[in-house]
Amino acid sequence: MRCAGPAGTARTLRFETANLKYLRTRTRVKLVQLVDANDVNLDGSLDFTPPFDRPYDWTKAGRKDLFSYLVTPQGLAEVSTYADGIGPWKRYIVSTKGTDADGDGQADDVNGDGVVDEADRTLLPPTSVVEDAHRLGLFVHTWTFRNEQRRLPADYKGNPVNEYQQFYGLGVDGVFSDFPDTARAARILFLISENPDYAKCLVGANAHVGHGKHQLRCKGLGWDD
Ligand SMILES: [Ca+2]
Ligand SMILES: [Ca+2]
Repeated sequence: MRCAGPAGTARTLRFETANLKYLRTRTRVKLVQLVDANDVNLDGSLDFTPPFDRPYDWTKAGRKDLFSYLVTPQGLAEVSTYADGIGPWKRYIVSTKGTDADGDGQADDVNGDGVVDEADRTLLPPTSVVEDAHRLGLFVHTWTFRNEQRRLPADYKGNPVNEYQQFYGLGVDGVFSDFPDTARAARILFLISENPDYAKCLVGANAHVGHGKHQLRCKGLGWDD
């Protein structure tokens, strides 16, 4: 995974919690608590089949909370004591549901291409994870974004840029993408849609846009360049 975060910022990413707590005492590098799950169910709830049920150090210690605990207000508060950011799988922010018209308990091939994949699923309303994390001062980096048609829920209409636009609109601070060029192009489109003056940034490095408190810095466009 490649991180498209603020320019020049080192990141240490961990699925476990104990080593992050240790690192907190040893380094000033930004620490990110990753939050995994095994899969997403037909109805959009997340599946926590082991070993993707909880941080490994919790399993070893006998702690029963699932990964999902880490994105509850209590879990985020705990994370904020030892990390700078949270890295939830994107389905914690926007999940998807399948269709089971034939009632066999399995998702159907809605688009009729002979396979059942993410392109047959539709989006559910966003959760409050980004907002809740920001309230506690945690940044949010989510993953993994990809271009393949089979990985894009039907709502994105086959255009990966639509997925980034949704997550940028929800306020995520960074994304991990297998296609960083797409992530960046989508970021530029998003920034221009928020403020057309950002287009100036494309033609003059380090230009300043706007005036006074509305002045915006172009540098990096908030990206890893
Ligand atoms: Ca079915
Ligand atoms: Ca299909």
